Amino acid sequence: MNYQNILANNENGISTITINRPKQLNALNKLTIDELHHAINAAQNNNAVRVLILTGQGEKAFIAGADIKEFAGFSRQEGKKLSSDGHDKLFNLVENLSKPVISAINGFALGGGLELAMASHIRIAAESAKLGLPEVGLGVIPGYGGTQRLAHLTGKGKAMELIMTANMINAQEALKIGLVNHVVSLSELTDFSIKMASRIMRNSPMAVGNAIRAVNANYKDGVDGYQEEINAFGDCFGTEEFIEGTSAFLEKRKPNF
Ligand code: DAK
Repeated sequence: MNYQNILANNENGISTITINRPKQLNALNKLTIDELHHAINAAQNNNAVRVLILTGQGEKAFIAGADIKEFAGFSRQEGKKLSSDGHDKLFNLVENLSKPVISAINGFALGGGLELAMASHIRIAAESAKLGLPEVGLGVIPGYGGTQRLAHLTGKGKAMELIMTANMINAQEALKIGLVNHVVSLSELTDFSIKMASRIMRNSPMAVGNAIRAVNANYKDGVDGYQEEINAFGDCFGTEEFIEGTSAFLEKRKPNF
């Protein structure tokens, strides 16, 4: 598929997907969400891809939110539909992907942009990044999972504060409250993200996928996370990768996954 608003590049087991609307600060419009959906599914179905990295084009923005020009005229019905479509197409897709997704936050991560970063499994921010959920200032609330995922990451108190004040915070503050995993200089962001991806790729993709599934279970209503862990743990046994991992240890060699 030819993309208009994103770039997708697969190299050495890593699929880097770049939101490419720098003049609009990489704002997420419907087409961009559709293209991300397509590219992420393509990476999931491509055996050569082990880790995904999401980032934004340019030095200014990761994603400065949903495209305000596009949703400004929406009715209540259209808003609800766009929200539930977006959850399924992109945000839940990313969160539940069995391949790790790293967001490399190269600048503004606002509204829907921060929500996409929060749906990712790991967040690495450039020192220059600014993060926030400014929605209440526009007369809406975070509509792509932000009210839930921010509280999961930072605790309820900070989430309430960030959402109600609509304040932007810098990368160091985001690190302090657990919103991002690491802060690095902008020039190091790509290399650092690739190194993190490469570190993950030394491990069993099957086990990594099962670990994502088990951790996510804790945040799903009506799901017993411990039971899900037991199931996911059991699912590892007897697999080729389990045999390779345990044999490599016993034979004092590196596993080849
Ligand atoms: N949407 C559309 N265009 C945007 C944009 C956005 N979110 N953010 C920036 N741009 C555009 C600007 O309009 C400007 O375009 P031109 O005027 O040059 O044509 C260009 O990007 C450069 O922006 P600025 O000139 O404003 O750049 P500055 O450096 O002065 O300021 C800024 C950077 C990030 C502080 C500022 O651009 C800004 O405040 N941007 C808006 C941030 C924001 O409020 N984002 C939206 C959050 S609300 C929904 C579900 C979820 C959502 C909505 C609906 N449904 C299910 C219906 C989520 C909503 C959000 O994400």
